[in-house]
Amino acid sequence: MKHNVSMIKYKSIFLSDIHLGSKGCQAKSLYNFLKKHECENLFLVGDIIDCWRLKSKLYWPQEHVDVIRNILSMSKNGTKVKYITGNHDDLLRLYQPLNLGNIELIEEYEYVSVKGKKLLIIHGDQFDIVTRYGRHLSILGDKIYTVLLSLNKILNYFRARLGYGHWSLSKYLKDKAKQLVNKASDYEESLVKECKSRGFDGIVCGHIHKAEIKLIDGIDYFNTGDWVESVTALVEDHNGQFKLIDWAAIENQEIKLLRAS
Ligand SMILES: [Mn+2]
Repeated sequence: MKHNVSMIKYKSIFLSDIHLGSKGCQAKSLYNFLKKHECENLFLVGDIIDCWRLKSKLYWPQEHVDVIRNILSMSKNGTKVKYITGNHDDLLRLYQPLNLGNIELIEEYEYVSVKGKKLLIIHGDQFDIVTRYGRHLSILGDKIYTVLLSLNKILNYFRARLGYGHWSLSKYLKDKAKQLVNKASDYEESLVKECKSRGFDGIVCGHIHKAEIKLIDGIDYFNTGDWVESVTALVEDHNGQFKLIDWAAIENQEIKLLRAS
């Protein structure tokens, strides 16, 4: 079947944090994006399928099926697909590395760009203190919280006897934990540090749902954004130029033009 729209061709397209299987996923927009673009390399930079959500309740509408189908047909037509796993598709990490013809399932990938730069492609949760330990913490959390509440009772009994007011141990610990939650800048810094120590020129990541291209400490930092809030893609053209595509803005523009006509 021939497409009536002219396809835009890129060397590489990088997408992350699609969260298929969750209600927030902008699958329809992504499907429209994929329909209009072609590439030699498609990098899926983690959190593509939201296994956490799928486990609690199955949500898998037609638009989500369409996205998967489109990616599969791209791979059949010659696009090399690298599926890099993230923390939300961590179930798939059990099966990596896996090679299914044009589709490869891996935790990270070393990509030499058109301009000859060595780029590390990785989801990024490995460098986020919160998600790295957060999962185990949330399981433990309930038990700890119960213990804390009884500890708190004893503590306040003594505080009252000594003439002090009520004080919440669990609140105190929660506030402390919040201070530990790393900011985007800490995340970026630790990724850049990893890049440098391993001899990379740059990094392509996702995870924090914040699309960005910038130079940090001489390292090219590319964050692809996401398909839940920002609806963005990172692309590399055949001249080796990288740019972010704000697909939400493009779709909004199209709607406006349609209304005006
Ligand atoms: Mn993530």
